[in-house]
Amino acid sequence: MRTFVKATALLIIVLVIGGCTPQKRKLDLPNIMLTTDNLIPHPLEVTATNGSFPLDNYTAIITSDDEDLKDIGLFLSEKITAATDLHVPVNPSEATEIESIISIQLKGDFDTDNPEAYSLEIRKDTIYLYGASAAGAFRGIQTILQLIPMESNNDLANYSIWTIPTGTIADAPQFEYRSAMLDVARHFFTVEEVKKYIDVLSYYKMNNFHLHLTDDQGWRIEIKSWPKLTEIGSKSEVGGGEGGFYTQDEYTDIVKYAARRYINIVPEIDMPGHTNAASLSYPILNGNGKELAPYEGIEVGFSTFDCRKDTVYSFIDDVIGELAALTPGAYIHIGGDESHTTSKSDFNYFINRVSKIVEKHGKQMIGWDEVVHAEVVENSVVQYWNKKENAQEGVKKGMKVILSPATKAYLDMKYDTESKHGLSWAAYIPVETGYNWSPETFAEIPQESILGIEAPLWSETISNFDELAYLAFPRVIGYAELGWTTEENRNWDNYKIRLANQAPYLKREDVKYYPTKEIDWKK
Ligand code: TNX
Repeated sequence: MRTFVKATALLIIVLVIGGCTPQKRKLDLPNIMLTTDNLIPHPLEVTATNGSFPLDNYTAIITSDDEDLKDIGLFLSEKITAATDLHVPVNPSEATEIESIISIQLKGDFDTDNPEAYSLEIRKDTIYLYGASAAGAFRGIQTILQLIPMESNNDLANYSIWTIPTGTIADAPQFEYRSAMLDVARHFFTVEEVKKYIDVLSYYKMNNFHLHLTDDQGWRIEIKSWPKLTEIGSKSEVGGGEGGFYTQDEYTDIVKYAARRYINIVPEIDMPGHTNAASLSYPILNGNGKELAPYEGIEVGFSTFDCRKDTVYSFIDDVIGELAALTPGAYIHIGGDESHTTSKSDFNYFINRVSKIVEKHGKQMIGWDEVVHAEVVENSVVQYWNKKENAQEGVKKGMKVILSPATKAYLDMKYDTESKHGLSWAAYIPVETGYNWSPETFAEIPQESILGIEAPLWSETISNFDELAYLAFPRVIGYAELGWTTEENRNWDNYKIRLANQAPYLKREDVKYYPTKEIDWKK
């Protein structure tokens, strides 16, 4: 019924606006076949109807009267301008000449309860996009954007038309958590660099972005109650650069930028190891008894908090408290990896207490896979990077799992022996190896325990956007597909074609991806 009312309202709008159009253009639009050749992630169901929808100066976007959908309409319009130079109005109130419409609405009757589900019905004069929620509608506009051809067709009229193939798409993600991580501690990345990465990830329908904010080499987030963390702890990085940090306002700016793209920020404070920069700022936190100095190397496992000191926990309470207040999302990541100089009993005691602090601030804890050895609050999540047995142990404790196996999903691993950047301790990961595996079965854990997949990018060997792009692209696009697309719809040979077709988009966005010879890149 609701849909009917909305559809009727839309029709009235169309008629009213249409009524102002003096003459109808008679366009002879070509028949084009809707394929998945340009789509990543591969959608669930696609049906072609062999016509075309003209995107041109006579197109408008019309959304139902909902602030989120209106902003999604604006976002789509901005991206269409960036791609085509067209200025497509959103909910125009004036009598503009409109002959084709992109309609964005919500719909309640999907046969899945997945909030990111969406459907597209592309007809010759209207594209109907329905989202199960605003997030679903946002994912759907990425599909529309991917269907816009790189070149306009200039033979159909005396103006440019971008022809979009007609047909239907029904789509929903397989996993609820699809993410990339960026380590801004080993080398600092500016707000603009982080935003650029997030923007491209949103094109491939990722929905979380994990910021590794602290490590031995630097503390990168302003904490007002402990100001020396940034006054002292932010001023170093690997190789002796100047480091840097985000003020709370800058962090909030990143959170909002990501939220507009329906991407949730997951902040990480890594502890009790990886804490040299914190202890350097406040030596009372230090638990390894050694003299402190800024650290510019790339060794791990030498630092630890003093896990039996109450000051350490009041410090963590303040830090998590400030961070939780700045972070609208559900998760706070507390690290927990490679605490090689923390005794086992101290480590378990520490993780247990910190998991309660995270809960007290209303958030869900995520920890690297070592944390499963401690008693943690029940809804905590384990991020599998190293030991499958740890992930399985977490499942026994009722934890959900994020899959980031280093041998498959670490973006900082070199592609091959020739790679300009990257490490190789876990593996060489060519594009095929990164794509051609099954998160569904890899860790032998039940599907219902898998929260999703994340591709971490550690930054020991990279320090600017182009270097980030070299390691992340094209591999991260494959992880976006592994998180979204079901196994039946994934196939390396088919993916190779779709990935090759991303070259013009990546070029337009100035993303200097690694042009691996595995792919016959589109010119
Ligand atoms: C392991 S993965 C680490 C990081 C390093 C990375 C380099 C993990 C939880 N810890 O501290 O940066 O290897 O690949």
